Amino acid sequence: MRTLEFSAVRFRDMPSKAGFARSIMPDQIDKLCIDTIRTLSMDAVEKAKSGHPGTPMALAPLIYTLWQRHLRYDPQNPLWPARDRFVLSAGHASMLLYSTLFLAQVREVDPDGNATGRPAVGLDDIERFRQLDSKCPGHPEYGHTTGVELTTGPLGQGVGMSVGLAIAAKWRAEHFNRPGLELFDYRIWAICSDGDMMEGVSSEAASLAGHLGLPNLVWIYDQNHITIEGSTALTFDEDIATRFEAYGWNVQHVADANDTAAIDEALSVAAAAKSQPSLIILRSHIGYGAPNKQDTKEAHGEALGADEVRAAKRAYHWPEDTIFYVPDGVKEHFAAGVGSRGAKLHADWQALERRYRDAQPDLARELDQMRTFRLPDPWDAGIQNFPTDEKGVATRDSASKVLNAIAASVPWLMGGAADLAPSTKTQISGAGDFEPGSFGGRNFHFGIREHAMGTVVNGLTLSGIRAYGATFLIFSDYMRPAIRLSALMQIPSIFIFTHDSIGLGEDGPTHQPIEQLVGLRAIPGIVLLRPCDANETAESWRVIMALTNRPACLVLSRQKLPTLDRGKYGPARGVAHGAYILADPDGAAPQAIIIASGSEVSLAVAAQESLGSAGVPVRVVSMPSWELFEAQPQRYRDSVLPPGICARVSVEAASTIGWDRYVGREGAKIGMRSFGASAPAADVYEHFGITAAAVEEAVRAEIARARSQS
Ligand SMILES: Cc1ncc(C[n+]2csc(CCOP(=O)(O)OP(=O)(O)O)c2C)c(N)n1
Ligand SMILES: [Mg+2]
Repeated sequence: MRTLEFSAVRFRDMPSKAGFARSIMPDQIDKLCIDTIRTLSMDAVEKAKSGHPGTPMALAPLIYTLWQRHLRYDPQNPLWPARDRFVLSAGHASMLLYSTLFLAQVREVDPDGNATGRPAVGLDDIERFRQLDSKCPGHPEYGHTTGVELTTGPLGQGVGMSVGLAIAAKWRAEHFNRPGLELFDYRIWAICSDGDMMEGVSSEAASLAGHLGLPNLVWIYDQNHITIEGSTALTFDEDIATRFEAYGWNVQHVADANDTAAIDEALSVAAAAKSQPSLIILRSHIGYGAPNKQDTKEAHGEALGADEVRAAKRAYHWPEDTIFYVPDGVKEHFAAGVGSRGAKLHADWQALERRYRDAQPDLARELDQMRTFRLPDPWDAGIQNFPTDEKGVATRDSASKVLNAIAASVPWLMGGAADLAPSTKTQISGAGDFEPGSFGGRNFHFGIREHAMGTVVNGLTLSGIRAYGATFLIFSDYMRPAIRLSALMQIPSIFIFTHDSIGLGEDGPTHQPIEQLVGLRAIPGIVLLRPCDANETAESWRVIMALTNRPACLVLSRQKLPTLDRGKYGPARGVAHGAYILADPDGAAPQAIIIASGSEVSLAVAAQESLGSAGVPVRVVSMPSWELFEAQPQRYRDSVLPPGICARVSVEAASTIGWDRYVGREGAKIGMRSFGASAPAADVYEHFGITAAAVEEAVRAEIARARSQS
């Protein structure tokens, strides 16, 4: 390939569309393809009157070279499991990807991999960039547009997830490949921007990737020295190359983002890496070709304006009066490049896969199950019933037993903690560690990198792995962006949070979660489970493993909780309904309902018993999951919380915000209205008035209030 220069193009005097197309010389087709990406991107932003034109204009030569020459990708089979993954971490440059998906003629497939008969991105979608129902939303959205491997936009998330994708590729190779039957050997290519590099999560993720020595991971850093507020000189002058070398990455420089030969060379070097991830620092000029806006912050995030678009097109020697123009030969050239290369690679792989299926039918079945988040049969036979035990067991401990039982029959259940495995109890015994040189291990050591852990769990999940990341509930705050994205992507990531309340005791208010439960419940699509005892914990895991399109947060106690006598109380399988009747008064209709979750359920039970012996009939509802309960039919919800019973008390050792939806505006909410305190757990509960006696008192007051109002 040759270096691209405006001066190298000789068809500048071709004003008309037809004349322009006829003038293409064979050696100019690369530039024509590149400029088609550029002009489609500019036109889409211009028509939408919003978007980010500058970076697609600058990076068109990069994405063109990567897709045409390196990416192992079959546009006809975009879900091919062994494909290379392309990650646009700088999600604002979405038109760069959409233009490429369109020109490469990627075929739209449904989630099962069946072709819909439509292109993944049509020209009509590009013309309706950022409009409702377009396949080209403002930022790339996983599940919305075929070919978008993950959702990006919040800077740093894409590169973070790319590390998870690279880990998954390595684990798959180790787990599935057999001599002569090497099914998996794919790479992850990510484009990232100054913003990605500034966000702390990229440091965490790069540090982890460097430690692991993931040779199949390549980040191309678009160093254009421009962000929204202006030059990066304002804020960002660290030496990126030195930083990444310190992480253990291989670092290359490409001085000119139009030098496709140099880009090609750097990508080849990165692809040949044996034991290190690669960073390619690419010096580019945002808004390349726009005479007044190139290298300015204005080129980042606003339409160029009609005059500037014309001027840029003139600079590309493009017919100025065209819009959404795709010259003849461009799509054909993509088809002859990534198209035919990818088709051949895919066909070869399919032949290999056929031999694999004959030789390794059991592993082949696993592969099929992983693709659609199905589970082996049986997968839950090892889950034990926990016997009644008044002293009980912490739910982090019972969860550990259940996790290990499931892991024995689901080889692709794996995860780890952010340096807290001894506390979160999330180790899978006998499953080995995922470490440099042992990529078959299933226990991850994320280090104290919660944010990257969240992104890595998402990357693993996007690869069909049932992955979990664990830490204390308080530090879910450090993972929130990744948790939110998992919900937005509708993928079943698993987040395990222990030390779930003031019940953790002496570590005090810095470690005692207050607003985290309500904060997580506020994320659309999430399933949060806070089980009250060992058997609810087992049922929670059953719920989690059955999820295919939504993430779960499993919230567990540090302290022991009594294992309830299920002969006496409602069965724990009620967890699947989110809330269920745990205890009803003997003979009499309940006058009040106590609704509780997790560790506070046993307080509710104690209060109910005491009230019962005093002749006050009360129902206890265990509510481990708001979201699951909300999904039940009205009839079921009314049977658990009959509208006629207005005396209601909620008990949860966390922020009371939101509980009014179940106890009513005037109902009693026992919980936290401040930060916690450092003291033994029992003292802290006492101090904040979260006790069985307080629940009892609140129930009596509620019954009196309800009577006075009826
Ligand atoms: C976490 C996060 N913070 C802020 C933003 C808003 N934002 C979008 S792009 C951008 C920075 C643009 O600079 P750069 O990353 O260098 O991208 P370029 O314009 O060079 O393509 C910012 C702050 C974001 N998308 N994500
Ligand atoms: Mg920049």
